[in-house]
Amino acid sequence: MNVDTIMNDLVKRHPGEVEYHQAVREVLESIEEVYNENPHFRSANIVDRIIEPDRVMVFKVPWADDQGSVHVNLGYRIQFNNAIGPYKGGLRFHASVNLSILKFLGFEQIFKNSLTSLPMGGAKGGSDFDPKGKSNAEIMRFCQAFMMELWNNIGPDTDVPAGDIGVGGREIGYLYGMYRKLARENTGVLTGKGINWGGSLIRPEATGFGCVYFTKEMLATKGEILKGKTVAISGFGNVAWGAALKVTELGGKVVTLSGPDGYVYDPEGISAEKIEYMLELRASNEDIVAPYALEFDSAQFVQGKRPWEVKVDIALPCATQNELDGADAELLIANGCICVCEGANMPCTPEAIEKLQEKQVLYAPGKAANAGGVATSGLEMAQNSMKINWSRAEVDDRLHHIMTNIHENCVKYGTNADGYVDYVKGANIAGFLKVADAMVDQGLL
Ligand code: NDP
Ligand code: 2IT
Repeated sequence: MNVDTIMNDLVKRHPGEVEYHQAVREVLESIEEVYNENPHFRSANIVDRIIEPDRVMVFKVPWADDQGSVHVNLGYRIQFNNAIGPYKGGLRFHASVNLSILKFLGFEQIFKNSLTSLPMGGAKGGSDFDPKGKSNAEIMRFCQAFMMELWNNIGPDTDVPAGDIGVGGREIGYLYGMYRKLARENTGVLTGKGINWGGSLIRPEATGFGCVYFTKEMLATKGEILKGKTVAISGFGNVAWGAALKVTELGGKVVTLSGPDGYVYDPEGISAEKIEYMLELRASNEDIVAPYALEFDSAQFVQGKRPWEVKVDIALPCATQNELDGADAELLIANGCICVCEGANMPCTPEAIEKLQEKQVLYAPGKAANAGGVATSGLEMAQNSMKINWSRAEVDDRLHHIMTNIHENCVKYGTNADGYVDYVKGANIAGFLKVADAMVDQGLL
């Protein structure tokens, strides 16, 4: 394969889908050598088959607001690849959602899910519905309308959606309720469910916890530990929350969290009741962090800026794609940051990754470092199939083990001649090989 030729064709076929192009290019560049060394991949033309989704569903979601006005949003489900298991991946409700963003997320999900070692294919979905400022009743009506269209295309052995930005426990509840009513069955068709109706302990915390477990493994390769380190986290959603909890528990100090309005800097550390307060702000549906600085004397609010200008040992971007660019990476490096571990999907731009790797900073891509979320979704599916519930300790142990295993695989496939671990290469190759082998085994489909 030749990466530039494939990319030129892809861009011609799907013009303007920049996030999708960005995600595909990164994977192709990593796997090029392995691919070209394996004639059975080439003869099955795995590369052309893996970069296009199996199918893309786009549908209309009409719903009424509390005043009775009717609105129409677009709903999507992209079933990317199911060679190693049922389609699996989250739903994102955010005003910015479009085909390009969901295709990048669905594509990444193939390799992430493969890395977890559990049988899950790759998918993603969502809507350009903006949950900000919506009432509970409006969220419910929207989720019901969304599921009315989607339900016939998903199932516990077919396609299992979950949460992502703008879709948490509340939304999964409304989506699941509508599925159950329409399908007349109570099965593990969604993950992230409530604990009383099929959910798994640890799933809410899992992405953030997993990201910190991965950070711990990376630090250990340099003889470092998390205890005593200062940490900048971006976002204050589900992933940021779990990461902040676990960093604090392991003796690190979280000094930033952020929202679209700016970031809070709290040199005394954002822990315990301060994290709870951030959650309250989050529940207000406003997505602003500024009030934090009024509540706690030790904190200051920095408007319109990102937290990467703060001097920290470790950075955990946990908000959204392309939120840490080349200039941010330079700032982090200049301030002595030794590790950047992605809780979000694709938060670092290609320029940022290049700069971090050039300076041999420990850097892990989301598809490895945030795989704990979907891995615990896989554990939820397993519990649903067996109709049992594991304890908190059992799920956490399995999550820990999965993250350590992913780290080992990244080291196995990503260690360069000089000993530096290229986690991007390692994650992409390890994730790809399993799916590509399955596609070869199962013939041309
Ligand atoms: P949430 O909706 O819980 O939180 C995301 C938060 O980040 C929102 O408050 C959002 O605000 C904010 N945000 C968006 N853009 C920015 C920005 N540029 N700067 C600061 N804050 C911003 O989503 P999650 O925590 O679930 O997801 C966060 C990231 O983690 C996403 O990339 C997601 O794909 C990824 N992820 C999530 C997993 C999960 O299990 N939930 C698993 C693996 C990865 P606003 O809406 O106002 O933009
Ligand atoms: O990006 C992700 O891995 C998620 N949003 C979680 C997907 C899932 O199916 O749990």
